[in-house]
Amino acid sequence: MRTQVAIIGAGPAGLLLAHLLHRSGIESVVLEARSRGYLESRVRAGVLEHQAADALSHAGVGARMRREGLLHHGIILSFGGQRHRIDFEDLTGRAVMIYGQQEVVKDLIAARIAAREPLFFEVESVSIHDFDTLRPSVRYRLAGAQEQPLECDFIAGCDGFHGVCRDSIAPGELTCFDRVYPFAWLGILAQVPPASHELIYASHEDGFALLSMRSPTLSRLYLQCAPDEDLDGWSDERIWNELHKRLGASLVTGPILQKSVTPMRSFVAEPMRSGRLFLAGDAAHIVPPTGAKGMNQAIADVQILARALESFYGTGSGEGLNGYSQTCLRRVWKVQRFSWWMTTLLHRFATDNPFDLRRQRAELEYICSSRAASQTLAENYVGLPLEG
Ligand code: RFL
Ligand code: PHB
Repeated sequence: MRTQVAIIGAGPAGLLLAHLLHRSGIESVVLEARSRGYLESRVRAGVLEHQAADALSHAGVGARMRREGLLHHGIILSFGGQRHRIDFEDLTGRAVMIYGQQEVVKDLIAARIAAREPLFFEVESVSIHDFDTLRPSVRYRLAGAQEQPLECDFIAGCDGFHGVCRDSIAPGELTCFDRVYPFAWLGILAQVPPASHELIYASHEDGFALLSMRSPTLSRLYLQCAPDEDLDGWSDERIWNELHKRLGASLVTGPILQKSVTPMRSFVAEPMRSGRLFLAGDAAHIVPPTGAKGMNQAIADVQILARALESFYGTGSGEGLNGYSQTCLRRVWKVQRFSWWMTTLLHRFATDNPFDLRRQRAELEYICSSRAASQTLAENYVGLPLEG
């Protein structure tokens, strides 16, 4: 088989890239290790930046999001027993969209299937080759079949943090920047109406907590916990009590549908390209989820990559492809800064001394009392421009 762009991974990055390329008449093949059912039920991100939601609409895959998503015009910061609203509409004229990542993924898979374009699930033994030449290739095996080659012009490594693409680049070509946080998030999905219309980010002496949602009947909540937290020690009752205490909200309790522990890390690999291999999304960088940026940066990367490939196939110019890594990384680092800052602003570190705690409180109070400071938070949260 031969195609123009081989896309490894069918997360938000790989699927949106495939869709954007198809709309520009560029062929691609998407190879995904997991099953469709797994991808469509994997609960992860929930917040779309203003520009990411617009990108999905402009690409013709935003109709259900516009119907079912929840437009949020602000968030609440909770600390010291008080709540403060950050009004995005007033501070930036923009809003964010609450719409689950698995819903974005469902919409993109449906669009790919409707277009009758190749998307293979449960693909095994994916390996990538010769991307330092003009004729790269991928080898892979469909369930129960022989290994086969896929020849292509370019490979898009959209295979997430644990994928094979980044690790296929020769050691020494990449520089990796990394920070591991000494805590994780215990996340639940619960069949209860959200106790607040807007997200609540809580800084509490026992640790961070977040109230989020997926729909008027489904809540998504998180608690700061140890990186190696044992879920067996967390009965439903203990989780609700802890959330109630940290959020200071009268939560409606009810059935917990899912529980998970997510470790927290900041990571960037530079450059995001090696020859004809382009890394996008979590394959190239990850952030702690406090700023709600991971899926959004993945969407930003592939918009830039799609434009560069359109320009290459349309005019023969490699300028966009040559600038891809630098263009993405300018935004990636601003997103890294914001995610790190939100994380340190709101979490408790075991090493915090009384000075750190007073400084953290002063920073929260400054944000809530200064228009300039709350605007800084708001403009990063609703999303920075794609380029620049
Ligand atoms: P993905 O979604 O991980 O997709 C990569 C895909 O590649 C497949 N794959 C392979 N396929 C073929 N061959 C191989 N060898 C392969 N190896 C891997 C995988 O099966 C997978 O399907 O990466 P992508 O597309 O870059 O998207 C990134 C986002 O998924 C991620 O950044 C976000 O989920 C992060 N995140 C959040 N991001 C936000 O923008 N807003 C949020 O509110 C937000 N909240 C979150 C989050 C992540 C969380 N967790 C669980 C990490 C909340 C949480 C709790
Ligand atoms: C979520 O709804 O899953 C969510 C919301 C905001 C975040 C992280 C996760 O910062």
